[in-house]
Amino acid sequence: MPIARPAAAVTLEGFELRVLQLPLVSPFATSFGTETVREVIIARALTADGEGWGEIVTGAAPLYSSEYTQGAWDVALRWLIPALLDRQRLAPEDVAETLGPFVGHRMAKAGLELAVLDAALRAEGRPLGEYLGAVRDRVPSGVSVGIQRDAAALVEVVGGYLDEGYVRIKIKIKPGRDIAETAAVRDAFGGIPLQVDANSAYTLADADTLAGLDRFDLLLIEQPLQEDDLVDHATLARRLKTPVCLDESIVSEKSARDALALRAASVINIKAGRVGGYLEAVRIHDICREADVPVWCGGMLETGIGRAANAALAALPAFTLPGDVSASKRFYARDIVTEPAVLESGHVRVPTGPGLGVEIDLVALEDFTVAREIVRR
Ligand code: OSB
Ligand code: MG
Repeated sequence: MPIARPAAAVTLEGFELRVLQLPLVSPFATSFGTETVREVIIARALTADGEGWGEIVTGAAPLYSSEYTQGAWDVALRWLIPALLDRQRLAPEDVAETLGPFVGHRMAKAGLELAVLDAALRAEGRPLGEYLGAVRDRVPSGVSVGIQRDAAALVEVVGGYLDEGYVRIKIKIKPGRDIAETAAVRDAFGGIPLQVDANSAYTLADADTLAGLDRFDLLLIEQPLQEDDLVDHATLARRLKTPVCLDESIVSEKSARDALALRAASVINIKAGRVGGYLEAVRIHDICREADVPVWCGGMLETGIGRAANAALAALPAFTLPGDVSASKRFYARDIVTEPAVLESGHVRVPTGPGLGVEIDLVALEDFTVAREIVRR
């Protein structure tokens, strides 16, 4: 269902942007690099109706996609925020259209849209989950496990997460760190719900290696090929028993439609940042639901702000696979919200308070801030 009841417009007065650097509890390694600190942009919408918070999920470097912190910072301050402030009163549903003329920069747009949406919903006293169409009050929690020193170390780390109660494990793979790692986790833990994420590290020439994963009965393989390799993903999907899931390739409702039409994916990972916002994310959810294609909620190492919004999104009906919606402490010893997401019997609760349903820990926010800018109309 599209958004059942739109939010009321807010009177925009300005935005505050901050670059934060949050230390990770352990290094996070993927096929595209290793992070020890999460650099992220937090947006605060200042309105006559109250404030709202959003998260721009770019990384420090353009490795996952073309977006990165300084690029998002620049485009937000130079182009996106001025365009929004030009509109005096603005409904959250009009943010994407207002920013439409600016090509790309979807994570920057998504973070600003979320800030406006949070302000509007807080003003109305409406929870984000209810607004988006959530049908659950808690969501099953999967965990994304980075590439480790060796297969033994991976088994150790995965065991720890299983002990904590995570209901699905995703391991990062790359060429040369795939078959043995997956086999080790399968051998150690039997038939646990298991999937792998390649973050675009392979080409069609690796099809034989990837077919070698078929014997592990994985839930899916996520984004084996490049972002723009829709046709190659379709070719690969015909070769594999393992369902192909797209992450990086799905940047909009349109690209989701194309991927389904081409049969390039039989599962879709939905990340609001990657697709330009939570409203576009709901549209992708809706077409997948219509097509009977399962979706799950991806993550970008969100702080408590984006993590709360992801829990709300993951509570929509077609999110039938556990998402990368893990507890805050999987990544952070200290978060920037007063009640960070916790794991309860393998689930994370969907916040029920107005807007995001979380309060910002302003002391923590300030402690992690490395740059700050305020723009007023
Ligand atoms: O590919 O899903 C991904 C983190 C950063 C960038 C890309 C990805 C990831 C993850 C972590 O896998 C997901 C999470 O936030 O738990
Ligand atoms: Mg991924």
